[in-house]
Amino acid sequence: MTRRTAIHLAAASGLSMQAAPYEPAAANRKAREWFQDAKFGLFVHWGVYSVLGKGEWVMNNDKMTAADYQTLPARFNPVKFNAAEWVATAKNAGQKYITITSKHHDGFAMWGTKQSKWNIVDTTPYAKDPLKMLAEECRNQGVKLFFYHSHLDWTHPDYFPRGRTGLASGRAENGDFNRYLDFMDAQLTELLTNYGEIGGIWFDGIWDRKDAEWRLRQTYDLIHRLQPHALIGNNHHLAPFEGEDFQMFEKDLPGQNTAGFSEGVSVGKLPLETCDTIGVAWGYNPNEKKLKSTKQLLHTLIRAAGMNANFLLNVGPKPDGTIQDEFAARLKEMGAWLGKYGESVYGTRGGPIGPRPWGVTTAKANKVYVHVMDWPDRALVIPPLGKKTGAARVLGGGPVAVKSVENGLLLQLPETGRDEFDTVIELTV
Ligand code: FHN
Repeated sequence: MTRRTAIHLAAASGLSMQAAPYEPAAANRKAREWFQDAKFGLFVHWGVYSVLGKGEWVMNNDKMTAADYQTLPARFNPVKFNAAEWVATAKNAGQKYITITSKHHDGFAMWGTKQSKWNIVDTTPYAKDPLKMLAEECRNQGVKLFFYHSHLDWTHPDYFPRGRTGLASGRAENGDFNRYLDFMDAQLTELLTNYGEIGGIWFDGIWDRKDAEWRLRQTYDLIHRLQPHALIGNNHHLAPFEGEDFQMFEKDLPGQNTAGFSEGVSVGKLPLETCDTIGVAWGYNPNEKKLKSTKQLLHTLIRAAGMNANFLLNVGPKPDGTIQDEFAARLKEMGAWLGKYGESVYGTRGGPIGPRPWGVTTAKANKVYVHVMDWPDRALVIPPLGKKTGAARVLGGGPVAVKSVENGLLLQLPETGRDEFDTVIELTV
């Protein structure tokens, strides 16, 4: 996105560059520290689209009218949904928070909203509120709950003028966009009033209408009035706007742009989070064969931590309410690694040495963790740390010989005790 478009979008979204500065509450600043310490979260894209098994964009991609799409809830009966199991799966994976779609682009509310009948309680044979159950389980198990909430809406009649997507919905060519934003604020008020303490709101979709007056600051201020600690992020693929509390990157580490979402996006000063899928789609698609390995997923988590960012890893649950086995297996393996070496990730910040082909560093108190992910040889020279180095050891293993050399520190990696995913050398500084 060009800078001109970015300024245009910022202005159009009610966040003119002159927006009153946002002063986060003390509780919000504390929540930001928690968020940066937490490092790893579970993203969940779950909705009626899972019935078709073609991902969460099926209504748009298959050019379905809203009327056609509205036949899906009658087939959505996730009787195997078990909130305790989902939360336990996340906890066992080492994930400290869950970000679940309360409403995706199809506008379907995954909770018992009173603002419209287009929701899981009123239109499905399941007729229960999974977000209520999940919120309770998260409280029971000490996991924070965030909601992903789409600004973009392919079914609401007042989402007008239309944007770039959802154009086959068959809605009348009229509507009152402010009435739609009032509707959205009313739904957000329900989520931030009736579901206990919420970790934050993960917005998405304003890129669908770059020229619209999104009243973002009005919505952000509403959220912060209801729950001052709630962290707001917006996946607009731009630098953060006033009122936002963290910056997210999609399918790329901060500052990278291999997936094309982050063209020209500068890495700001807010807490950072990158998100990605195990396959390609975010919503359920059993036909995906190319799944990322546990090694690839762990490397993303560790590289993100080395760049001071969290990793939000996505699953797209099945229409019966279960998480597919291949995904659950990867999460379990990640949890096993974090069970052994998590101290080198949780509570750390980016280390003194930036990302290298061989790995990254993270740091916490008087420790620097050298994450050797791809280095076949025994001797590794790292740049000088700028601090005197004391003891050095392989996490979970024996001592490591460290020698100052002309251009840094020479680490003698152990012959044995290496980890298949990431050998962590702990340096005391
Ligand atoms: O269109 C959405 C997509 O369905 C998914 O929710 C991702 C998650 O980051 N965000 C948008 C694509 O950028």
